[in-house]
Amino acid sequence: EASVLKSKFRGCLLGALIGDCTGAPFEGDTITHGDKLVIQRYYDKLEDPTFTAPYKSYTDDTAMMKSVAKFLTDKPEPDYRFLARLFVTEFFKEPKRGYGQNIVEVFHKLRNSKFEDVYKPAKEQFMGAGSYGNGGAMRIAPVALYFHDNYKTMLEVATNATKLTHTNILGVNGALLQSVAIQLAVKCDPEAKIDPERFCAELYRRMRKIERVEEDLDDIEEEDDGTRKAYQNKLRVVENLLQKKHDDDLDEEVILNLGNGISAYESVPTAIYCFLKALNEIPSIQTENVFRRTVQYAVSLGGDTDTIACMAGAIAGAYLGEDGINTALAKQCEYYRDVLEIADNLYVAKEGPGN
Ligand code: F2R
Ligand code: MG
Ligand code: MG
Ligand code: MG
Repeated sequence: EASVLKSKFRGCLLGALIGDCTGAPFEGDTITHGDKLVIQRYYDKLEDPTFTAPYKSYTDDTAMMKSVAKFLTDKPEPDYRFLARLFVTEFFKEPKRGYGQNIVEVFHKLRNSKFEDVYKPAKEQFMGAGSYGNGGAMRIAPVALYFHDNYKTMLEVATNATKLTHTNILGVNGALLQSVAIQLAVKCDPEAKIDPERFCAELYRRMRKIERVEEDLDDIEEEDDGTRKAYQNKLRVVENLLQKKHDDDLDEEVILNLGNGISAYESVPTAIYCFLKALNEIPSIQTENVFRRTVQYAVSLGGDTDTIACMAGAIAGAYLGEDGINTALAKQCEYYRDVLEIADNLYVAKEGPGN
């Protein structure tokens, strides 16, 4: 139904924003048991409509997501040079949004080269290896929403949009995994319960196909199996961890085996795990709300908290829709109204006016 889909567009982008804004103060932290109680109180306060505080600022995750949405709404066909310009304009307007250390070089090169070959600067990163940072995945939600009913195009556009900054196969496939997770969540009925294991198995099936394509193209050597099957392997770990009983030691295991870092392969599967785990109660987290549980759990793992919470929040929001998100919590975030407008514009661009 139309209104459900519209609510999912809003929920997804709002979910990403809330994860980014509320996770950002903890980025880079190691979280102890005591810190988890602090985080519980932090979200209790943020959900309290009478609580007033300066808003939580968004970071590069949202700044770049904004550009991806505009790229889709402002032109009838994907124009990657336009997207590169949007990224660069946004960066130079507000460079202090906590961008990755190395991506900044890409922005300078793009500008200095007058966007002549928009894929060249990214290819040169890390001595030609390309970035495997999670910057491609963290901003991809609008692509997954816009092409939710066109899987092949979704993968193609997500790939090209990612390669403007991240050409390493792990960076690209991380963005594809995040897109696939959002697209699957969009298709789930918000009134029906998701079976975490089935959802994970479906992601596994799709990543096997996606990673197999690379295998054919690149003739990668056998010993490079870790890279070649990186996301399939991680999804197996997700599946395994979902079956274990929750305690603080399990969080340690999650951090050790899935990761909480700024590389895509140490954060995208982790975000998916956070979402799937939070579909059920988590003893250390006091809330009835699945969306909050997802984001709070992601932040409680520490590390790249803004980005893991952003990605997990986008998936949860795409499943639950706007109604699944506490309005008081949303209102604590900078840019909250603008993000709803962006979601609506994306929805109209997709479904046509009058929807
Ligand atoms: N940059 C940050 N946070 C840093 C500050 C942390 C915090 N304040 C603290 O207290 O520690 N956050 C933002 O960056 C991440 C997204 O980064 P993106 O866009 O992928 O950028 P980049 O520079 O391309 O990659 C990030 C880092 O990954 C490592 N890396 C990537 N590819 C590599 C390769 N081929 N070889 C070696 N290393 C590689 C590098 O360290 C890059 O700098 C998000 O968390 C966002 O919130
Ligand atoms: Mg950030
Ligand atoms: Mg960085
Ligand atoms: Mg981050």
